[in-house]
Amino acid sequence: MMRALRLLCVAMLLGCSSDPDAPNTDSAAGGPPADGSAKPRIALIMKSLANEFFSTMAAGAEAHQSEHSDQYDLIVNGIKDERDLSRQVSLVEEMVGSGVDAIVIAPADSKALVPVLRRAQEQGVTIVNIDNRLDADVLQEEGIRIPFVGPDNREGARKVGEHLAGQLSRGDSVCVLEGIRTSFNGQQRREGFQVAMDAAGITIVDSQSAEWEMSKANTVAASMLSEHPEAKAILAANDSMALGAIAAVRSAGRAGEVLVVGFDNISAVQDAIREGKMLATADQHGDQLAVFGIEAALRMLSEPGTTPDDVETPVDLITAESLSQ
Ligand code: ALL
Repeated sequence: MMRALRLLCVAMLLGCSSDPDAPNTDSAAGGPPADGSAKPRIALIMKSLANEFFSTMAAGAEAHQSEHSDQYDLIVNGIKDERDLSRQVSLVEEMVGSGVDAIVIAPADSKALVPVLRRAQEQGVTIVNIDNRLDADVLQEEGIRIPFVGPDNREGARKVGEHLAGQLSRGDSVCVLEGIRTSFNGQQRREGFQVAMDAAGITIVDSQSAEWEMSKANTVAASMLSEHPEAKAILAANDSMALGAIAAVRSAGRAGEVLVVGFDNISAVQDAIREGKMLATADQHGDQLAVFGIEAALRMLSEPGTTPDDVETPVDLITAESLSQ
């Protein structure tokens, strides 16, 4: 009943305000908030907060909430380790247990999170998938629909690869650092790189996962550089790994010879691009990504029973030239 009232409130966009400082302590799913607020509570569940991409995402979501504090309350969560799937599963359970109305999630794995999200949906919690798309087959097996809000990762990576190819020659060799292989966005970026290299007649001589992480990427890139001295570039599926690759290139004494590209447009990478240590990245507007997901969740809460279409968010090529504009 209280949930219905809260939903109605959003539907009418009445701006049902409450004391923004009052703690939210309701504990039963769908139960009334302890502060008497009729606003929906939305949980944002991200991946590793050690990655600037997600701290930027959190900051963007928090800014949106404070501008719309009459419309919803926000709880922000993340995990510490990119691979800690069980912690992300527990976070979903904890958020359902604390009675949130919606969960906006960037899943660390495209398959493993689906069952817990089905259970959350069965408890009446609205779910929106952002950033890394859940596996379509597993969603079908579980018999659920969850809208996806995020960029076309394949196209973003293709644009980065195409820009890199403009600096290389047909017949050149390159290496790829992949993200966690069970994440769909990582797979899509790998494909996008491949499409761009194929189109330019460039060979990917080595492609390994560095699990999205800088230090792992540093180790993997160092061994790639020694095994493939002919490689002219390293294409990293995110900027954390690109930073690890830049350090490996420098340690190998190949700075300026081996080009590096990434994906995310985090601030450290913007500096590297301006300084000529890195060629390009893709901006997937991390600060707005969760906001688009939250807006989708608010729409779903205002029209219970509907599942909106997927929302494709922008992804743009970033180079020294675009950063100077
Ligand atoms: C992906 C994001 C970012 C990020 C990576 C690491 O889902 O899109 O590219 O760097 O996760 O967790």
